[in-house]
Amino acid sequence: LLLLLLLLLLLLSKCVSIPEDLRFDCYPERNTVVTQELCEARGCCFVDSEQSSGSTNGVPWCFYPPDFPSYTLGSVNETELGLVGFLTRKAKAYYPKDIEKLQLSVEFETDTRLHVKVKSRDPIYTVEFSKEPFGLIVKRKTSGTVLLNTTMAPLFFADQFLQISTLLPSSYLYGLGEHRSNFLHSLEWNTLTFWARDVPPTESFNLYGVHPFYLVMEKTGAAHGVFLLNSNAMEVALQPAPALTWRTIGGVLDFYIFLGPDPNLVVQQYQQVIGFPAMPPYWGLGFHLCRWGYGSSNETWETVKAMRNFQIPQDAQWNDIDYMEGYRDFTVDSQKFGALPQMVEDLHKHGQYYVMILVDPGISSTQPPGSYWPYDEGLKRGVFINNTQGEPLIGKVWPGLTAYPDFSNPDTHQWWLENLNRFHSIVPFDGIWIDMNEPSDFMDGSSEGCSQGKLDNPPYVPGKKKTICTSSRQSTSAHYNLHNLYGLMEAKATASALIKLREKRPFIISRSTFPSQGKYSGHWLGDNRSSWKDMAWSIPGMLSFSLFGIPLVGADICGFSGSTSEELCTRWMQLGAFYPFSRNHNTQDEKAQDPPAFSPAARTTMKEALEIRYSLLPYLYSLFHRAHLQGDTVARPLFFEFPKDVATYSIDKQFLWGRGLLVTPVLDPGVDWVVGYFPRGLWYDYYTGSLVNSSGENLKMAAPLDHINLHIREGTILPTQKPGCCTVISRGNPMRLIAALSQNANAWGDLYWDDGESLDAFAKGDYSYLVFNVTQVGRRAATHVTVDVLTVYGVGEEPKIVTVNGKEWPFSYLTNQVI
Ligand code: MIG
Repeated sequence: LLLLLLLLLLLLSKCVSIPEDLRFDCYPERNTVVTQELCEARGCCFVDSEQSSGSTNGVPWCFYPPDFPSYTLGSVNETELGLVGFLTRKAKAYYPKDIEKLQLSVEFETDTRLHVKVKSRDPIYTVEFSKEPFGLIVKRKTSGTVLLNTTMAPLFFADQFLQISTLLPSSYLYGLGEHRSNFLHSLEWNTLTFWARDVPPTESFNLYGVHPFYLVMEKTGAAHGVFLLNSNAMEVALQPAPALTWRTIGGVLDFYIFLGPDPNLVVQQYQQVIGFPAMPPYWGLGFHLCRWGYGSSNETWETVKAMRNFQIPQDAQWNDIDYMEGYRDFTVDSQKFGALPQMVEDLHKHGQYYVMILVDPGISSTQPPGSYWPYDEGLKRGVFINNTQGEPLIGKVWPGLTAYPDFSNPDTHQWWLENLNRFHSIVPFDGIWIDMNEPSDFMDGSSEGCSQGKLDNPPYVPGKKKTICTSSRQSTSAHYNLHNLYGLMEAKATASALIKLREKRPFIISRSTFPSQGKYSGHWLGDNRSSWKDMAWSIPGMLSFSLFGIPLVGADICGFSGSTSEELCTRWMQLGAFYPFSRNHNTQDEKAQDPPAFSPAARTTMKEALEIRYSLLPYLYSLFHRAHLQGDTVARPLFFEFPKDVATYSIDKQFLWGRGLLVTPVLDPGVDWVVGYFPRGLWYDYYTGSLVNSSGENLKMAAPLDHINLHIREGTILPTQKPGCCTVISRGNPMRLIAALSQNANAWGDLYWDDGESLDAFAKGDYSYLVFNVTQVGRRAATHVTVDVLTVYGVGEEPKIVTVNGKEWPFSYLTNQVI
């Protein structure tokens, strides 16, 4: 007892001995009368100061004792700009969810500014280092899975050769573009090269773009991603261990590791670093028609008229290099394409748009001085890439000898804008297609060859071809370091110019791409062939670009080179109606492959496929909004939605739009059926509502030539609209909501809606966002949206009455067929 008393006294004296001025309030809650009990429950001192000092001067009655538990500072490390330390708390304080570990960073930002930041730290990974030899081991905490282990092979860091290897936790590896391969990469001693290159897509070749990012599905259904931020020529070697080696010939090793743990989150986390994609204009999601080899503006115009005549949806007509004079950028062949301005005016009158190839970056250098402003002015302002002697490097592209604009130089952006501005006043184009921007050089080097220095002859050469000398000089560095960035920098200059010219959302499609590209442009998959195999390759190509943060992607529908057949083109128009970027494009000298060029039956099927696309545009547009907002994918691999279902890991013959629509195209000739995988759950036929109740199985379905299989996932509400000739019409049509009920009779959907073209509509708040919910009881009110038809699949028994806002409503009921 005595001991207890003593302790109490000690406690009391500890409290009372704190001067009133130094009592820090432990019970600041305004509406509570603090009692001794409440106070001591917090481990604080209770001293009724009114009694002790006789006044109500605001001195807290409940205050912290000197030894109240706080954080302890562990090790402190110096950083380039200051210090980083870690704080830990041994005992919990009284607020819920007390955070145990904190990171303290102190940055001496300038001589007059100090920045101190404390933040919570609860990583879902652990990092260990091996000292001798150096190695890095990263593990996922929950499962213990080793995501990276670089201790198995030596690290290299030479001037022009950097190499690091890691073990992988599984063989389910995706990404690493741009390459033609299955979506799931082979790890059978497979080496992928990264060096932007102009070449028709071929397996195991380096292609137009460079994306040093991969995603791995771990064995537990969790996912992680790795990004090497490096723009030099590089290689990734894959081997069956499973293991991966990064090999680059310049720059630094700058890795980001994204822990997910879900594949959607990995891709979002990657885009938090590289930037979220631009919101496309609504019309950009309509159908685009193009070809190389329209002989004249009238021939182009005739095609548009034929499309209108057959009432086939089309939002944009394109022209390739045919319109130019001598293939020179910013010129129009006034003989053959004299009617271009009138054609564009006519498109605009019909609510349609015009996109032109603008341009191949190579600027003709052989015109008499004073006759070609782009070159004369570019020379004067010093906007071209120079050779090692400091003179513009001359290579060869379509117009013959050409100089190359250096988009790493801000003066070039201004010169580019002025060129586009001059041209836009002649032909008021709406969108721009940038081609050959690897950059391509038919000479591979320059008209004077290349230097013999270390930049043109590195000790290790990953596959590279058909471009200007890597020793050439750009404003910020040698082309050696900037080559892979050419398409990104050109797209950036082009997007900012187009914004200035039109004051609307820019629409740009680029051939060469690099991480961050999605902020400025979309991408088409290059010069494919009119073959069944090439059509099938388009799906893994498209899904890879979903991973790279460039959701606006598609392949040349019906194939670029070679001649298509009516059957192939029909199947391809059906699939292409579900490319996020939907364009039919053809090379010169091949027969026409636009829908009006085919038989009435084929034409009708193509039209119907496009009409389904146009019906679904409100849904597609809403998916693009989510991509823009947070990096969700639009065309989505099945395993993103079913990460625990290993059967989905290798699927690249089917894909989803968002979470709710499954596309199963026919990819083979001469068949009227298709086999598709249905992950476990309910799936409703898009057309009829008939139900597939899958246990996670492959199903064979009828697929006559006029039909593409589409299924709605249970729990989804799709906002749709009656299609029209073009989005300007369809956007005004009443909505139809299609609700596909889940087993618990729930469904959810949303709609993002704005004027479809103004800049930053979302950021400025100029939009509507509607959420649709079906629950057994419950409703939502929506304004500014007219719902014409509401279709509900999976109702079960025939309802007796249907009421809307309390009033009885006419309805029709069809019995479901169950497959
Ligand atoms: O050297 O502009 O990938 O779509 O039709 C060929 C002509 C140049 C390559 C593009 C293709 C385009 C073509 N271009």
